[in-house]
Amino acid sequence: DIKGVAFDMDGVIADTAKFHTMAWRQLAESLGVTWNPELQENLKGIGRMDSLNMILEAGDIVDKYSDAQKEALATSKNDAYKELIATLTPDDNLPGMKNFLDELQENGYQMSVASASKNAPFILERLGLTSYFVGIVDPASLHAGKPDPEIFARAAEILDLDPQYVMGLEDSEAGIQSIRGANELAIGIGVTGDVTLASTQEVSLAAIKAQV
Ligand code: G16
Ligand code: MG
Repeated sequence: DIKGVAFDMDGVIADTAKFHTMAWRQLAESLGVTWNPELQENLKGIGRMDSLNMILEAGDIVDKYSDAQKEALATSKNDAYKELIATLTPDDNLPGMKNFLDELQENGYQMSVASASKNAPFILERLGLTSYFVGIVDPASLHAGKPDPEIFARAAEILDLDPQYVMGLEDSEAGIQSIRGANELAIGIGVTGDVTLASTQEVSLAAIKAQV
């Protein structure tokens, strides 16, 4: 039986995927890289430097920049992104997720956050959601990001639960792979998982139990 829930953040809890897209797209186009929907989807859940490399590869310019130049490009994207997330308020929780967090808390589930974002603690504060979570995995401490299982394995450790008692919620293909690799139940939101839900509005314990 499931006792704990590991949450992805961007695109699952917080309506911030659109801000990542805006900031990356602006940087990509300034470097002459053509934006496309597939690139946009593939960037979901991918950490900052891996995202930059994916964009540079899409434009076939990955060898054009030194490591120091790449650091500067990633920092400029993050500066633009931080301006966008400074405007977040509790109204920017994705629809239905506050109710779901309340439902889980009332039913005694333990919750943790498995986000690739180094901005996760700031965003959860802005949204007024920090207190729901036992802990947040620090993505800087990981050997490998999503799709590697490490981040979701760590999210279960934080809860002191064996992975078989944990379900992970994700909106990205890379994240679903990470959850499955960690031997947890994958709940896909707008992406195929062991349980698949169309959007955050559909998420509830009853909707999940109906598919397992
Ligand atoms: C998120 C986003 C990614 C972003 C990554 C790193 O992951 O989906 O698009 O590149 O975090 O974010 P930052 O640059 O803020 O450290 P998740 O795992 O919350 O979906
Ligand atoms: Mg996500």
